[in-house]
Amino acid sequence: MERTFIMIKPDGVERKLLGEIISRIEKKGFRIIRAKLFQPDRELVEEHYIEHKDKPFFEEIVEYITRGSVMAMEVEGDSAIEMMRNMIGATDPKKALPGTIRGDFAYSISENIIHGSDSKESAKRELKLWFG
Ligand SMILES: Nc1nc2c(ncn2[C@@H]2O[C@H](COP(=O)(O)OP(=O)(O)OP(=O)(O)O)[C@@H](O)[C@H]2O)c(=O)[nH]1
Ligand SMILES: [Mg+2]
Repeated sequence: MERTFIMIKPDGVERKLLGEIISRIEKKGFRIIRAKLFQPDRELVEEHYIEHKDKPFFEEIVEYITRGSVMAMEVEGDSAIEMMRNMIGATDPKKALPGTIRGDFAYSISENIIHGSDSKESAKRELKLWFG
Protein backbone atom coordinates (compact mmCIF):
# COMPACT_ATOMS: atom_id res chain seq x y z
CA MET A 1 0.00 0.00 0.00
CA GLU A 2 1.17 3.44 -0.90
CA ARG A 3 -0.09 6.93 -0.10
CA THR A 4 0.02 9.95 -2.37
CA PHE A 5 -0.90 13.62 -2.19
CA ILE A 6 -3.62 14.74 -4.58
CA MET A 7 -4.91 18.29 -4.92
CA ILE A 8 -7.87 19.40 -7.01
CA LYS A 9 -6.82 22.89 -8.08
CA PRO A 10 -9.06 26.02 -7.99
CA ASP A 11 -10.21 25.58 -11.61
CA GLY A 12 -11.37 22.04 -10.78
CA VAL A 13 -13.39 23.35 -7.83
CA GLU A 14 -14.73 26.35 -9.82
CA ARG A 15 -15.79 24.08 -12.68
CA LYS A 16 -17.63 21.79 -10.23
CA LEU A 17 -15.48 18.76 -11.05
CA LEU A 18 -14.99 17.64 -7.43
CA GLY A 19 -17.62 14.89 -7.61
CA GLU A 20 -16.41 13.63 -10.99
CA ILE A 21 -12.78 13.44 -9.87
CA ILE A 22 -13.46 11.92 -6.45
CA SER A 23 -15.70 9.37 -8.16
CA ARG A 24 -12.89 8.36 -10.55
CA ILE A 25 -10.45 7.96 -7.64
CA GLU A 26 -12.90 5.80 -5.68
CA LYS A 27 -14.05 3.73 -8.67
CA LYS A 28 -10.42 2.89 -9.45
CA GLY A 29 -10.29 1.28 -6.01
CA PHE A 30 -8.32 3.87 -4.10
CA ARG A 31 -9.25 5.07 -0.65
CA ILE A 32 -9.39 8.70 0.41
CA ILE A 33 -7.80 8.81 3.84
CA ARG A 34 -7.96 12.56 4.54
CA ALA A 35 -9.38 15.52 2.66
CA LYS A 36 -9.80 19.23 3.22
CA LEU A 37 -11.37 21.95 1.12
CA PHE A 38 -9.80 25.33 1.82
CA GLN A 39 -8.02 28.31 0.27
CA PRO A 40 -4.26 27.79 0.71
CA ASP A 41 -2.01 30.75 1.50
CA ARG A 42 0.96 31.91 -0.56
CA GLU A 43 3.53 30.49 1.86
CA LEU A 44 2.12 26.96 1.57
CA VAL A 45 1.84 27.06 -2.22
CA GLU A 46 5.34 28.52 -2.70
CA GLU A 47 6.73 25.71 -0.55
CA HIS A 48 4.69 23.10 -2.45
CA TYR A 49 6.04 24.24 -5.83
CA ILE A 50 9.55 25.08 -4.53
CA GLU A 51 11.16 22.97 -7.32
CA HIS A 52 9.79 25.49 -9.84
CA LYS A 53 10.84 28.66 -8.01
CA ASP A 54 13.26 29.73 -10.76
CA LYS A 55 10.83 29.06 -13.65
CA PRO A 56 9.32 32.06 -15.47
CA PHE A 57 5.80 30.86 -14.66
CA PHE A 58 6.36 30.45 -10.89
CA GLU A 59 4.44 33.60 -9.91
CA GLU A 60 1.61 32.59 -12.26
CA ILE A 61 1.32 29.16 -10.56
CA VAL A 62 1.25 30.71 -7.08
CA GLU A 63 -1.47 33.20 -8.06
CA TYR A 64 -3.50 30.46 -9.72
CA ILE A 65 -3.40 28.02 -6.80
CA THR A 66 -4.09 30.70 -4.15
CA ARG A 67 -7.03 32.31 -5.97
CA GLY A 68 -9.69 30.03 -4.45
CA SER A 69 -10.39 26.77 -2.67
CA VAL A 70 -8.52 23.58 -3.42
CA MET A 71 -9.36 20.04 -2.30
CA ALA A 72 -6.27 18.51 -0.70
CA MET A 73 -6.40 14.72 -0.33
CA GLU A 74 -4.36 11.82 0.95
CA VAL A 75 -5.08 8.85 -1.31
CA GLU A 76 -4.11 5.26 -0.56
CA GLY A 77 -3.77 2.20 -2.78
CA ASP A 78 -1.32 -0.17 -4.48
CA SER A 79 1.14 1.89 -6.55
CA ALA A 80 -1.05 4.90 -5.82
CA ILE A 81 1.65 7.43 -6.81
CA GLU A 82 2.26 6.06 -10.32
CA MET A 83 -1.34 5.05 -10.95
CA MET A 84 -2.73 8.42 -9.91
CA ARG A 85 -0.19 10.17 -12.18
CA ASN A 86 -1.42 7.93 -15.03
CA MET A 87 -5.05 8.76 -14.26
CA ILE A 88 -4.21 12.48 -14.12
CA GLY A 89 -2.45 12.52 -17.53
CA ALA A 90 0.24 14.70 -19.07
CA THR A 91 0.86 18.31 -17.97
CA ASP A 92 0.38 19.63 -21.50
CA PRO A 93 -3.33 19.25 -22.42
CA LYS A 94 -2.32 18.62 -26.05
CA LYS A 95 -0.50 15.49 -24.87
CA ALA A 96 -2.95 14.37 -22.16
CA LEU A 97 -4.79 11.32 -23.50
CA PRO A 98 -8.58 11.04 -23.53
CA GLY A 99 -9.66 9.00 -20.51
CA THR A 100 -7.26 10.83 -18.22
CA ILE A 101 -8.57 13.63 -16.00
CA ARG A 102 -6.53 16.29 -17.81
CA GLY A 103 -7.23 14.68 -21.20
CA ASP A 104 -10.96 14.87 -20.57
CA PHE A 105 -11.23 18.24 -18.82
CA ALA A 106 -8.12 20.45 -19.12
CA TYR A 107 -7.51 22.81 -22.02
CA SER A 108 -4.64 24.93 -20.68
CA ILE A 109 -1.08 24.05 -19.62
CA SER A 110 -1.17 26.47 -16.70
CA GLU A 111 -4.66 25.52 -15.48
CA ASN A 112 -4.76 21.76 -15.44
CA ILE A 113 -7.27 20.88 -12.71
CA ILE A 114 -5.34 18.47 -10.52
CA HIS A 115 -1.95 17.74 -8.95
CA GLY A 116 -0.50 14.36 -7.96
CA SER A 117 2.85 13.63 -6.28
CA ASP A 118 5.45 12.43 -8.78
CA SER A 119 7.60 10.17 -6.51
CA LYS A 120 7.70 8.53 -3.08
CA GLU A 121 9.87 11.40 -1.80
CA SER A 122 7.46 14.08 -3.12
CA ALA A 123 4.46 12.23 -1.67
CA LYS A 124 6.06 12.11 1.76
CA ARG A 125 7.12 15.76 1.63
CA GLU A 126 3.79 17.02 0.27
CA LEU A 127 1.61 15.02 2.70
CA LYS A 128 3.61 16.41 5.62
CA LEU A 129 3.40 19.94 4.18
CA TRP A 130 -0.37 19.90 3.60
CA PHE A 131 -1.57 17.72 6.48
CA GLY A 132 1.24 17.99 9.07
N1 LIG B 1 2.07 28.96 -17.42
C1 LIG B 1 2.71 27.81 -17.42
N2 LIG B 1 2.48 26.97 -16.39
C2 LIG B 1 3.13 25.79 -16.40
C3 LIG B 1 4.02 25.40 -17.43
N3 LIG B 1 4.53 24.17 -17.14
C4 LIG B 1 3.97 23.83 -15.98
N4 LIG B 1 3.12 24.79 -15.52
C5 LIG B 1 2.32 24.79 -14.29
O1 LIG B 1 3.15 24.33 -13.23
C6 LIG B 1 2.62 23.14 -12.66
C7 LIG B 1 3.76 22.26 -12.22
O2 LIG B 1 4.47 21.78 -13.36
P1 LIG B 1 5.07 20.30 -13.40
O3 LIG B 1 5.41 19.87 -12.01
O4 LIG B 1 6.15 20.30 -14.41
O5 LIG B 1 3.87 19.47 -13.99
P2 LIG B 1 2.98 18.34 -13.30
O6 LIG B 1 3.82 17.52 -12.36
O7 LIG B 1 2.23 17.63 -14.36
O8 LIG B 1 1.93 19.22 -12.48
P3 LIG B 1 1.69 19.24 -10.92
O9 LIG B 1 1.01 17.93 -10.61
O10 LIG B 1 0.81 20.43 -10.66
O11 LIG B 1 3.02 19.33 -10.22
C8 LIG B 1 1.75 22.56 -13.78
O12 LIG B 1 0.73 21.71 -13.31
C9 LIG B 1 1.17 23.82 -14.39
O13 LIG B 1 0.09 24.31 -13.58
C10 LIG B 1 4.22 26.32 -18.51
O14 LIG B 1 4.99 26.07 -19.44
N5 LIG B 1 3.54 27.50 -18.45
MG1 LIG C 1 4.81 18.34 -10.68
